Amino acid sequence: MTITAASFKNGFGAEIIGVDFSEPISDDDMQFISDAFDHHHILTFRGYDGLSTDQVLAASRLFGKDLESHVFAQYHHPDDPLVMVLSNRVKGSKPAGLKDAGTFWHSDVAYKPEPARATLLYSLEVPDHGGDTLFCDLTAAYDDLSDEMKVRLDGLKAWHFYAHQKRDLFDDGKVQSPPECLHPVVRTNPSSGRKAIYITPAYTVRIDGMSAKDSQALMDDIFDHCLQDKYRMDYKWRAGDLVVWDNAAVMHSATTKDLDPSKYRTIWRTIISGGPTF
Ligand SMILES: O=C(O)CCC(=O)C(=O)O
Ligand SMILES: [Fe+2]
Repeated sequence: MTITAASFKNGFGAEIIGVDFSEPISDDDMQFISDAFDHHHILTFRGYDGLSTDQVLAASRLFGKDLESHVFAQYHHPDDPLVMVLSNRVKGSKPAGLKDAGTFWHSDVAYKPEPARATLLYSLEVPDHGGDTLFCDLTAAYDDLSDEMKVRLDGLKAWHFYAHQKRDLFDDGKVQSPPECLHPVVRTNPSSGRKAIYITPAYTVRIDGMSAKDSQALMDDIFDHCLQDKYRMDYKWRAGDLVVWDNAAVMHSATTKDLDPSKYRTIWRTIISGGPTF
């Protein structure tokens, strides 16, 4: 074993130290990374300036063999559509990437029946401050619910919709939001078997079978519980960081809506495919 993990606060997130992304990774190291991912939900690898798109794709495949491209093809990397570019730079008259991938709490691709297993971001340039990515531990938040609330949520499903809070993304009519889809309100992690809350302010429209009012009241109670400081981790980027998170265990928010336009932030992003939720 050549690699180690340094855990963040409360074990929510960990830095993995010592991986060489230019070499194949041994089975032992692979197992170590996979166990650390199940345990910490967010892994970071720091100080990897100058990775190629192929190396970032190979790093992404450590977390699942299938990758998928994003619905917005205009932001695909010119060398590989599996890499999406997030950036506030402008190239000629066009944005060099998607400027704001979601300054609201969400779980990636929850708006499809088979949401993303994981998301990996690789930073090429970041401002000295601003542009943090915020994370919330929905596994710990579930564990701490009262037994009564666990019983209440058991078996409930909720509807998710991409354009719920993001209608502006679809204004030009070029891309249609996928139709609403149903997921369990509490989902079981396909890898660790642990349960986590799986509704988010950004994409969850309503809990199935409840009135809009009751559904919103219940969701607001759950969001207030989840968004307590004890379940939160704000990630401050340096250039050359890889950060990967488990979308069945955490929700996250960008903070790029109000980024200072004179400070550049460019990040490559990959989506690791997942299966149906249960
Ligand atoms: O830019 C960020 O900080 C995160 C963006 C985001 O939500 C994502 O890439 O899924
Ligand atoms: Fe996201």
